[in-house]
Amino acid sequence: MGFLQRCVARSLWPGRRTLGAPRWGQPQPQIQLPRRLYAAGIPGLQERTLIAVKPDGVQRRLVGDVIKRFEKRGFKLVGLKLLQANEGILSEHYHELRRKPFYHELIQYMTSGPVVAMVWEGYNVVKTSRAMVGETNPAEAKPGTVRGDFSIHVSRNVVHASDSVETAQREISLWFRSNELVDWDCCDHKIMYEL
Ligand code: IDP
Ligand code: MG
Repeated sequence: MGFLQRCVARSLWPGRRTLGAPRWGQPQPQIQLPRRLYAAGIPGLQERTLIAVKPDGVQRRLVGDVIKRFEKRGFKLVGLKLLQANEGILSEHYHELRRKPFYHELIQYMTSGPVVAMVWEGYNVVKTSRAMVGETNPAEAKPGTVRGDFSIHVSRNVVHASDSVETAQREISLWFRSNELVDWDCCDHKIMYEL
């Protein structure tokens, strides 16, 4: 079966996998495999990370640009909300930085306006999104990264990205309830990954 036929077959029976070549013009026997089973070829496809556009990014109307980068890269959006973060959530989020001299300014900055919190899913998403976001200090962030393209000073660096898989899990459960995350089938999943 050629590539085009495979694409047509996949668009006709989205979310399904056929075992064996289909015979055209006849009802297609379909064997439905559980999503997690056929995703099992590549471990870590369901890795998730927390990305947040900080108040300066929201004020500067950069939300769409940040989302666009993650969509175009191929990651899957599974959670999204605009909220005014309070000190409670931020003190937990930045717990490790509580003794830093800039901590109080950081909390002030993060409560100065709304934040757009997102959960993105995909293979190696934590590491890849850190690379897409760039170094903490925009002066060291490479052009092409969010911080390297849109920010100048470390105190206003536009976006947050979790720094490890463990941190991501903790941050996601801090910012989102489990019923705010949507587990959905991406129609281009099989094109993005070799499944
Ligand atoms: P990260 O956001 O790249 O993970 P962290 O070291 O976790 O960097 O710091 C969290 C946030 O604290 C940074 O994104 C930045 O907004 C702020 N921050 C870090 N270092 C400084 C600083 O030296 N001065 C002011 N703000 C800082
Ligand atoms: Mg950090």
